[in-house]
Amino acid sequence: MSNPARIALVRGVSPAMQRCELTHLAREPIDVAMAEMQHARYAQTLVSLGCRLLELAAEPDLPDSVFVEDTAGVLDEVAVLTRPGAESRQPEVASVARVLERWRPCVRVEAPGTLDGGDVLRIGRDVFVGQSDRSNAEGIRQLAAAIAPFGYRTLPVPARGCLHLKSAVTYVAPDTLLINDAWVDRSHWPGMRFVSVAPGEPHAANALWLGDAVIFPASAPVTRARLEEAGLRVIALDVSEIQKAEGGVTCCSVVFAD
Ligand code: CIR
Repeated sequence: MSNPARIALVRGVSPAMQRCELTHLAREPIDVAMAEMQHARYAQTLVSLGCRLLELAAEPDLPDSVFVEDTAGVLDEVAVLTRPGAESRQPEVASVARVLERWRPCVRVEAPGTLDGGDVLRIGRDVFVGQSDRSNAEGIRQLAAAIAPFGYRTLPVPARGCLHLKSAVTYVAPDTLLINDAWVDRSHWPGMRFVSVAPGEPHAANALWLGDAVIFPASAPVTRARLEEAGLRVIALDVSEIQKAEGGVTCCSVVFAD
């Protein structure tokens, strides 16, 4: 049986990326040309895993706009356009909305709610949402109200010491979570199988599961070996410049059914 058709929304790296928001990382010089190459490789990988790309133009004045994940969550029934918790990122949503409105009915998170897509981890009809500096109680409440009519249950989860819930935990295979236990409590997912990040690789919990593979940062080889021992096919990508902007592999796309 062939895989269901999938679309991956992506946006090119902003030339202003050096001015990105940083919360837990110290600022380091970002090689924007290299970031563009890494991003292009990432986009090609999405295509190799069966996605059709929907590419937004790079935004010269929105440093973090490559991280489209934070601007929207797309379910089969509805798209939720977020209101990112960092004010500098709120203008990113308009162009994403214009595109997504062609695919789904759209609901918006309104002030004073804030929500970043990086805090939203969906497992079937359960939608776990990080209670982070970026996603507040009102944003989570609005998300829950928007998706409850379609049978989704919203479960808030505290995340500590990291930017987003999906910095701490991602869903990488059936019933399998990749987790950094220092940042989130695994008791929120009873019955799941866990792969823990390796000591010394705290940022390795962010992986993107697509089809029969997971896209994963090349900078975390010990955790990669753990994933492979658990039977997963791992595609490791060099995303060094994206990581300097406190991003990971889930952040650079919004994947949804065509
Ligand atoms: C920010 O702080 O908003 C960006 N520099 C990084 C966002 C990464 N997004 C994500 O993990 N979903």
